[in-house]
Amino acid sequence: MHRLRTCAAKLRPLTASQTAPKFSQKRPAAPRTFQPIRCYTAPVAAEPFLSGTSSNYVEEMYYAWLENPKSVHKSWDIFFRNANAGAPPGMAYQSPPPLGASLSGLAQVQSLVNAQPNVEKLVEDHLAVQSLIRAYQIRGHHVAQLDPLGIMDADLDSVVLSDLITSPDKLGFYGLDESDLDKVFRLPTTTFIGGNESALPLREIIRRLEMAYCQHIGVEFMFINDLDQCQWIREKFEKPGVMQFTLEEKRTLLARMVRSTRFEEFLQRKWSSEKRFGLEGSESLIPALKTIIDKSSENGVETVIMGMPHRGRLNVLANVIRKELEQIFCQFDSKLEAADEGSGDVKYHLGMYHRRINRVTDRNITLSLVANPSHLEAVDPVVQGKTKAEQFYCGDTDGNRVLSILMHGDAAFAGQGIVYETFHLSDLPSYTTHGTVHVVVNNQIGFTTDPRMARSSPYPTDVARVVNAPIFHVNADDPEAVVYVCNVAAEWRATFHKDVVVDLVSYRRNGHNEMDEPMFTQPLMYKQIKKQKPVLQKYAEKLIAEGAVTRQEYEEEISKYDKICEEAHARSKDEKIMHIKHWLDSPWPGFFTLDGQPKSMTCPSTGLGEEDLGHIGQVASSVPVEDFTIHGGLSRILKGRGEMIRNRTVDWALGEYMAFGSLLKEGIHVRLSGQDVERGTFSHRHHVLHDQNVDKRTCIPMNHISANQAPYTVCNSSLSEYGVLGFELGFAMASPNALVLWEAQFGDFHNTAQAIIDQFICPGQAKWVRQNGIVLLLPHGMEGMGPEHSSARPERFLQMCNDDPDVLPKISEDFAVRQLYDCNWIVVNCSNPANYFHVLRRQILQPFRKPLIIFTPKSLLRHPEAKSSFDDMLPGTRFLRLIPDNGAAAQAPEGVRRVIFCTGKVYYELTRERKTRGLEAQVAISRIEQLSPFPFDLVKAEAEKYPEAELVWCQEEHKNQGYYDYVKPRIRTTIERTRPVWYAGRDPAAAPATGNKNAHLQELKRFLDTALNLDSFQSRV
Ligand SMILES: Cc1ncc(C[n+]2csc(CCOP(=O)(O)OP(=O)(O)O)c2C)c(N)n1
Ligand SMILES: [Mg+2]
Repeated sequence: MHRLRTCAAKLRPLTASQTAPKFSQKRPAAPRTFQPIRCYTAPVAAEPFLSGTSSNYVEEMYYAWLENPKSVHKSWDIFFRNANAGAPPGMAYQSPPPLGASLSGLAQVQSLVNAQPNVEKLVEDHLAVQSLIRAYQIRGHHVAQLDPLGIMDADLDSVVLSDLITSPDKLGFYGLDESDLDKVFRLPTTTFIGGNESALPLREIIRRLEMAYCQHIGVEFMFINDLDQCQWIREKFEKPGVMQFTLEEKRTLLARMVRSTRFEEFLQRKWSSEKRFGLEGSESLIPALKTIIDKSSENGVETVIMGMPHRGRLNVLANVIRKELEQIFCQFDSKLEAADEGSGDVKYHLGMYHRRINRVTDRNITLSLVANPSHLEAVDPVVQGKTKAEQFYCGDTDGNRVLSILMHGDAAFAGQGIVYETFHLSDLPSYTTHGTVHVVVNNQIGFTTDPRMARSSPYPTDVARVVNAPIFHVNADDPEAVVYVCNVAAEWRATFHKDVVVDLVSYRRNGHNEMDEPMFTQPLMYKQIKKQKPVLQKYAEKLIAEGAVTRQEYEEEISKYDKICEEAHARSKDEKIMHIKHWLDSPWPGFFTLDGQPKSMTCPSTGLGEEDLGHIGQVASSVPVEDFTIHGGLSRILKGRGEMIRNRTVDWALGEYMAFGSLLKEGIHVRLSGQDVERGTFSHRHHVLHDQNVDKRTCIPMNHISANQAPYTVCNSSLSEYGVLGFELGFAMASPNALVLWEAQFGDFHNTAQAIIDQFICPGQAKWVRQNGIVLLLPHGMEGMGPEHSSARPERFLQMCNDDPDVLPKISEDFAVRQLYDCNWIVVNCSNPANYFHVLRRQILQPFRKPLIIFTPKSLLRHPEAKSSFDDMLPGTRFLRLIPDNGAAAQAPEGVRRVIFCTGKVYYELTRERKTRGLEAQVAISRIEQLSPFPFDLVKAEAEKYPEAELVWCQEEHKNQGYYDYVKPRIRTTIERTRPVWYAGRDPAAAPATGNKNAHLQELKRFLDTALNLDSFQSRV
């Protein structure tokens, strides 16, 4: 290839730099010389001296010569050799010697030579034309007329590149001149501009390229490394006559524009001082989305899951999803009362789910818009996860039935890193949704910020290039162009199952919201906007001029929709109560009672029969397929597991195995995702076995538990937290009958997913009455490994719990389950595998769903004492919210001088130290396993059991971190402040842990001494 290019370059003695005076120039304001019109009519001018076949013949000769000089006739060999050696134009050609071989070949060459003595020029010009065509395909979008306002270049650059022919003098760049314009050139196979014609005059070639690439559509695709995909796109945009609409289609489009425009106008008339983040200036978004949905429905899609920001959201709800208008209008009533529990959300964040008939295809379609927080783009991975889950549950392995559409603002799409993280999930086997259609509402502004200050890339969409997604920029003031690209985008997704982007270049008629003054910061832009005729008006006038509709029909369409709005408005006044449940994006049919309550308020035992424990243990310790060679180290691990099972014990990994395996057996899908989760960061899990002799041969024993089990998905994720946690949250949203877990590599890494935790997981139910049972596994523990990797930041999760530290709740029989039902999430730190097993199973067996945060251990994974017996997992057993002391202290509680409350791994350090000091009878150690909701009842019982004892909270974390600030007021409330609660732990610090191993051990020694020295608090009383 390189050789070919070099030869070709040498064959053209006049290089671009020699002919073109400069490489670029400012884009001229004057109209282009080759300004095309929209229909292709010019016939191919007849060329008297050169048939298309002969130029093709020269090309063929040339390429054949490049491959093998002996394969062509001697005359061609000499010619190409001379040219290649740099012979000046006209000197390379020598008359061919007499030929004795093929007569027809001779005739052809003779005719060619007679017709065009300067064959060299012919080759040269053809190569030039080929380059010119390619230049338009690659860079035509840079000069496309994309900005409806005509003031800003969509790529933020007003330079017109030299290789785009905006005036005849630019032909010189290619060694051509005006006299070549009427010469006919054979077209290469990499263009479709010819339609049925294989050769065209240069003038017509340029005109057609301008038509395809430089009008209201800018196609960015030549970076795609797949020839078929490039050809597919070229055909869609280059083929003459592709952008033609039937009368019916034009009228439908006009009706959709009427709805989109009049909806905003109606809201503006009725509630002029309310924020609604209107769509004015980008109204074509509505027909754009409807086109994508219609086309996808035609291609078999049954469910569309959408995510979008504030801009135009109400319009999408009304005119795309078809939420009843009165339900939308009533939300503008400030006296509307909330009917559901929770705190609700503003109207332009709520989600929606609607099943209806698609009128164009007459097929059923389910549309859902996922509720989202204000955090721009945070919903992207959530939508993808939900889409993946919907595909998974309906067996849609190729994404033919379920489609996701993501909408974006231009500033957010370019600025938010989560967009990039989400794109990187798009082609990973366990995360792909088989192509997403992205629509960017590119109103060329972000709040008050000019795009030139908001991004460094030419377009806001450049981030999509990393996954080779084609990008269709389109001027939103040309609704037909918008509809056309949306059709192509939907077809692309159906054909290639890959992401695609529609960049709707538009403007924002008002301020950021309707109360905002845009002239403060964008005076010139807004002067132009004030003059700008609304797109509906422009399009209506166009159709009226064409005779596609009459003015009267247009006006009737408007009055018809205005009347629909007025009537809905009248009805909306009857709505006095707002049901957030009506805005659910993911209903779980059958999981709740009809009025949305849990079917019971009890949780059965989470224990498991001995036989099941044995069977799952056996699967966990074997290789269930034949002829599969595992690593020697792994063999030893499996052998160790086998021994544990024979001894009826489990370690952490086996406890997890028992929980997952049993749920799978009961038909519950389990999905574990995160970085390196398949093996486990700490090499303890090994859920995917790798054949040591065969590349990519793997085995997942968990899928060999029983014949009718649910499938187990365990997947190493990309190195992302924000994206992947968002994705798993979305996956968990789709169904209550799955255990979906995300594991952080180390607990502290969850902070790069903070928006998902703060905006979705913690308040999701309160904002959107939507439950979610996602589990976060966050490795946590001070192991002397330095400030990173030590703390999963329990304090942050605990600080966001919604239980009141100062009020002792009424303790009833169903206290434990009620507490779980009322909380916003559950936070646990299990100290043994059995409790971990139970809490995982409880997550599914309880009659509602709550997010579960588990601080998981590191050193405890292999700690000889951190093992559990089958006895603690048998039927009748359950998760222990608090594990009381059951040793000598518990036998004689009245003699106990101190009760130490703690959680997690420090328990083992405390018991060892207590033993060393011989204090088993004087000190009781109580483990709080469920930190939140706080086990007030059990802590109370523990405190009352030891009336003479001092109460101490001991933690290995620093005082301003960990659990202390959360547990202290709650213990005090529990005991009604009758006794002090002392602290034993590390001093306050800025970093979570020291980087010095020695300092770490010193600190440990010091706080253990405080915890177990019975005089430590004497002086402070
Ligand atoms: C993560 C995040 N940062 C900041 C904001 C505040 N904010 C709300 S809208 C907006 C501008 C968004 O511009 P763009 O994405 O172009 O959308 P547009 O409003 O123009 O439709 C900003 C900065 C936010 N909502 N989310
Ligand atoms: Mg914007």
